[in-house]
Amino acid sequence: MTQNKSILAWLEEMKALMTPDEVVWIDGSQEQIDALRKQACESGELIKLNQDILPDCYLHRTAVNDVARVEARTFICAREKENAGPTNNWMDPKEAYEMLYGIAKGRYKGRTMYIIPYSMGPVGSPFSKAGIEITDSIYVVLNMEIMTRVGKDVLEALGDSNDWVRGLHAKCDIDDEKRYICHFPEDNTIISVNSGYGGNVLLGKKCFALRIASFQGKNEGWMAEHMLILGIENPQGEKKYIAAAFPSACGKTNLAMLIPPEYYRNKGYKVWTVGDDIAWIRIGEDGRLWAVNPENGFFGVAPGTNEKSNPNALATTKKGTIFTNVALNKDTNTVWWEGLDKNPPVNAVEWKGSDVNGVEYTAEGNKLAHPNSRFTAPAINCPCISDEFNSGKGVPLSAIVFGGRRAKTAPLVYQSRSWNHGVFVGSIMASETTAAATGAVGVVRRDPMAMLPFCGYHMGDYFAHWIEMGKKLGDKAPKIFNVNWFRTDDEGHFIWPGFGDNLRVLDWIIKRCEGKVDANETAIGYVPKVDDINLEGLDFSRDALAGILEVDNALWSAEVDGIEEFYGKFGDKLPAELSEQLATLKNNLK
Ligand code: GTP
Ligand code: SPV
Ligand code: MN
Repeated sequence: MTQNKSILAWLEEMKALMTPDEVVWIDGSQEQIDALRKQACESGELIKLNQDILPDCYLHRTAVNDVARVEARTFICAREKENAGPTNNWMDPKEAYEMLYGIAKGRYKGRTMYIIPYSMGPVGSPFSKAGIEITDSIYVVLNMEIMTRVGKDVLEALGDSNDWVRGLHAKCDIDDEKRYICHFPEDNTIISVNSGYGGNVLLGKKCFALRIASFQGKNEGWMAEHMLILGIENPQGEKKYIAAAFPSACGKTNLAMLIPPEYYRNKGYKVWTVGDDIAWIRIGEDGRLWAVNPENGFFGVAPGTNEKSNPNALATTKKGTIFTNVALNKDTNTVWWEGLDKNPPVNAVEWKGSDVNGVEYTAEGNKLAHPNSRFTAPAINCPCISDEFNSGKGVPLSAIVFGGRRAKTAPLVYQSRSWNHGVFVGSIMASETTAAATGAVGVVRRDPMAMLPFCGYHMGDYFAHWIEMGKKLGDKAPKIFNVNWFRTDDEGHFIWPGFGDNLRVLDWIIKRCEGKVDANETAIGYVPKVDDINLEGLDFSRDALAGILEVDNALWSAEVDGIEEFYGKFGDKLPAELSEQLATLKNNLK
């Protein structure tokens, strides 16, 4: 399919290593995809769902020990340990190759090696980048076909260039003791063994578009971020774009697809989705920041997605979607998950594959769907997909928003005083852990810019890169904000209604960017005046709003201790600008 010498040479090497029985190039044709779907149904890898209700939709169950990203087994194999930094696991690249090739050697024997040429970003756009993933999993092929642009065109656009990312995936035995997700930023290479779960194996996503790309971005003067991108259209038809970084399972897909509350809808507000997880961001010819979504689909969290919380996401999953680790409704041959509705199916197959009475099973406190069960759906299915989704040029950003899950401490929204202060705000983000990665859930941890698991180099250098970008942007820099939808009351209930009503906060953010509204200055930055968040048509009191806008200096003083400890990790790689910001915060809290 290609004459590209660097690709052919690498494939020869991989064939010799992996010894597949058969080699299949993924050409991007519908016929090939249909044939692979059929084959996956025959082997049991996919279950065909009710084609009248969910056309071209399938269910897949991963191994029980393989349901989320594994951060402890994810490595940045830079030549120098220092370049992986204190927040990444590191392995010497020589040792890593040797170990991984040892694990993978011969593991395609008796199997097919699928070669997936894919593009992150629209094919041929100067800002897009190509990759080749080889895998022995049809599930990976079919997911990559949704999540990225795959096939012949990618190779044609690449020509004889060597600027592409090598990705080797092998399922091996799904042995979690030998599971490794390794990145070689200096070699544009990713190797993933012993997993079959999304973020570990769809190598275009977190591995390439964040870990490798963040390293490329630092070297080439752009940014790869764990951010959604959305457009807000006002009643005059003007569109403003926002990018927002929240940690995994903290609301990016939901915010990206939000439906304005009725009051805003009636006035003519619309929200357009450009991306829900990853943004590649560059300085445009006009000196502003422009963001592109390099993906072609959504790998979204299923639980909690329903007709009320995210009707656009639900609509997006109605055709051409692969569901992973959700429950099967045996009567209708459709899918179910916690939070879809209040009626778990009686004749159900829970996510691990056992037949259960779903009503009794859930009444006993069991989950029918895994908390990190997901849908892989084509972006073009989304009713609110932006016209700019396929434009390689991207959209200009008015604001950058950081946020996480904080039961206390962080107010509903606040604005930074400057770009550097905004970088500080991003760098001190902390959030409760979720089921998106293995390990304890609900533990607060620092997750700078929501990139802790995804930054492919030293986090101190990453902060410096942010500061550097701000210098280049000057007064054209977008304004930087922080939000928290997750403040809880004494009983642990979320106070803010969230979801569509988050537009009320975005509305304030846009007004701040346009200089149309005043704010209160606090120790941590600018907080809205209670009357400036529009509560029209919402049953939510001004007092409750005042409560979640409050900045508690005692809590923030404790926070400062945590920040100091965290910053201590970076030693002299911590930019002076950030130490200064911390000193200012301390001073403000006195
Ligand atoms: P990844 O795909 O892992 O990166 O996650 P994400 O950031 O896209 O998160 P997503 O939008 O899928 O939301 C994760 C969970 O948070 C879901 O269960 C949502 O229902 C819940 N959630 C999202 N937005 C809100 C909100 O505004 N308020 C509350 N209370 N929950 C929310
Ligand atoms: C995340 O965990 O942030 C995800 C899902 O978006 S995964 O692709 O598994 O990384
Ligand atoms: Mn994510």
